[in-house]
Amino acid sequence: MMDFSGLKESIEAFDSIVIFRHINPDGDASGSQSALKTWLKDNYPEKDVYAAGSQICTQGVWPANDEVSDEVIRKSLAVVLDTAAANRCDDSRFENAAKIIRIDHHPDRTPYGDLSFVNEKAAAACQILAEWFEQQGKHMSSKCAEYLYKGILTDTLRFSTSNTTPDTLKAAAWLTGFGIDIPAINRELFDLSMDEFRLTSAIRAKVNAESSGFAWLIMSEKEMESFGVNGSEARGHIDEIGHVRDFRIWAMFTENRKDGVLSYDASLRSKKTDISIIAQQFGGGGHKNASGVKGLSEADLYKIKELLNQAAENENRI
Ligand SMILES: [Mn+2]
Repeated sequence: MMDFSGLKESIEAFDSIVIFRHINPDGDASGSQSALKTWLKDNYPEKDVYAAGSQICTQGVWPANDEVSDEVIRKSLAVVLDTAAANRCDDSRFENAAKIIRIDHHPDRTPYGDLSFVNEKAAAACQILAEWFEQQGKHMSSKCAEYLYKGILTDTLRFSTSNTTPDTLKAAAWLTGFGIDIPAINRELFDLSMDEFRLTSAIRAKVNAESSGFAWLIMSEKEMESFGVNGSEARGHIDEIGHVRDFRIWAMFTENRKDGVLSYDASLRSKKTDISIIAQQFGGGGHKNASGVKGLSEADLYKIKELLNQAAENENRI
């Protein structure tokens, strides 16, 4: 169990708390943010609590964010959730807050904040919050439990990733005791629209399977336009590819044109090999089995494909 000393005291010391999370929020980012806001409002009704950030997670249904003024941020406690580095935060104004707390499960390569609660072994930031809420023994609404459960479910791909541990399942089990609707949550998060269903067919049809066990595809701007998705939405379907037994490492590249210049954004996945090391070589990063890179040139795209192919080859030799 993590050491949460100082967290409760910091929260109780401030009348105003602003909750932040990473850009392009996923279920864990929006889940942890919505859950913390709900829990704080339930247990400290006299405090002002805000959820900052301009974007909203497109997977599932989430509450809208709040407008927060510079003045409010300056006098507030900032809690930054699920955010690997300061420059990944959706609203950089968190740096002006009176005090900054980070709660996260990403590798701690670029520390930030006055107080940090990082557990790299946790499958989700929502898992860490669930553990802390359970310790606190205060009021837990079923809405708060649902937000946390959604974050854990999405970050673990329905309890199937390698970082799903006994602690993950304990947190989830505790949350399910608050009357959440498990099948409805799964439908909300994972059912596809007809367009998405067609997009997944296109992804399957486009996969190039190398003999090494490396699989990859490139989605053009035109294709994404025809399915009504942007690059990150298209790459959101990358995990489909991993269901082929022979694939060890797989990558999805999406075209990205900015000011007339074409580059590629990539999502990388593996079953065993630590591909975050390869992602880092191109300015990206992430987790051992799930990483990403942005803004690859054509030459870098070729290079990273070679490295991933080689890594799959190396796995064959073990
Ligand atoms: Mn996360």
